[in-house]
Amino acid sequence: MASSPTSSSTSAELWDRARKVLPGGVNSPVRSFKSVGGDPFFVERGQGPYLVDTDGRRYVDYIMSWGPLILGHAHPLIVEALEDQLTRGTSYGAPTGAEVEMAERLVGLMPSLEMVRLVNSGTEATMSALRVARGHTGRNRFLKFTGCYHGHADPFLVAAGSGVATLGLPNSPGVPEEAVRHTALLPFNDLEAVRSLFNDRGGEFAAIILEPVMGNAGLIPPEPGFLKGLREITEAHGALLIFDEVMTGFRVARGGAQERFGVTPDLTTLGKVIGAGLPVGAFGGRRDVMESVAPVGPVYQAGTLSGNPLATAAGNAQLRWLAENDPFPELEAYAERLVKGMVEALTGAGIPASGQVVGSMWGVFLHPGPVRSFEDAQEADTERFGRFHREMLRRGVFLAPSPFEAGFLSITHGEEELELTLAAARAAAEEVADDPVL
Ligand code: KE4
Repeated sequence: MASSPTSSSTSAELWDRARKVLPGGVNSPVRSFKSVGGDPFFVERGQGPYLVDTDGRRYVDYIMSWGPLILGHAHPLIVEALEDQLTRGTSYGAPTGAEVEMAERLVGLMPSLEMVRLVNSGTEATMSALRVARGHTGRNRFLKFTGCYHGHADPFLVAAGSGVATLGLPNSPGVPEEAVRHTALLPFNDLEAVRSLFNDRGGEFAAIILEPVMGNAGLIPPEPGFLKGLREITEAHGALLIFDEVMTGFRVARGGAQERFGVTPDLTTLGKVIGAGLPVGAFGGRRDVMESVAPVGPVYQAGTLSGNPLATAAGNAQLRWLAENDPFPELEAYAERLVKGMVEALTGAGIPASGQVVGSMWGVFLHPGPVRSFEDAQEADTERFGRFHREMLRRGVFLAPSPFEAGFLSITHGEEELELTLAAARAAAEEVADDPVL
């Protein structure tokens, strides 16, 4: 029998109950605070740039649901769109105009998209895009980069094999070796290694997939020429270039990384922002490639709730706003001030730190920099980051609970939140410094 309603429970009570019935007490591992220590708070509501927990504590939120909430929590446009749809039903399993509108908006905003298929998550989007690339080329091998996360479908859960170009090895129990033996792995930003691998075996590759700006290893931008180089290499060897823009789409520029860096992939995967916090993912790209997808073509892909009317109502409201407004120059300027202030707070306390910003995404490493790859990022001081995270939380600032995540902004983050955050960073840095400056 379900326990009492949760509205009056404290985070501590909910945390005790959660761990009895949910693995690790959460529905996604990063939320458990396992990487930073301490116990997670439980959210009662979100409002603009803030989260409020069940104990009434308020936090400036830099996670924004891991990217989706570019308009902040509970924006009136999103609430109204959901209220309007709700009384007309939650799901039909039949086509709706809202799905057509979303597909048209995505095609209109994202340079690579001629055709798109809506799904329910980023994982579904990348899993499906890989299948389409394999079906279209008739090849099985693909290349990904260490530190790039493309969701939890088997082919992507791979650790570096003995040699980078040899067979991938599973990095999770439950993933059979056959599922990853076609997955090659190389360090991000190492164009020469890609060139050499493809000169050897390019004809075996269906695709290269990457986050064009890494957001799952902290924030790591592409080196100049890296994306263009991948475009040339894939074209030369008949492989498809897949930009996983689940995170960077509508986050690093209105047209995603492909618009910002001027490189057009053959396929793009999307998620997060396009659902405005409701479950929506998408994959799309060249018409000739996408027409291999069922029911037009033979590559099978399906989903009960794909293009769901509630999710597309919220997503269309957010995309409509983005079609009429370009918040990215302002968000990037804000992120630059935030990161500069945080790095100064840390280095001022004697803690090596460096930061990066791309559009509305940002990252601070407890590492002197430069951080060009996941391998570099792994040299950051993750133990001290955990202590810093806890000290920031105590002061009402909610940073991503892992040193290997990016930070996100919304249009509702303003001067008050910036000041609060930088004051907290100065105090927290002193707390975690080796010998606090007296
Ligand atoms: P989802 O299946 O979680 O919707 O999307 C998977 C995915 C695919 N591609 C990229 C580039 C992604 O960043 C993600 C998911 N991002 C993580 C944030 N590190 C989601 C947070 C979580 O796992 O709880």
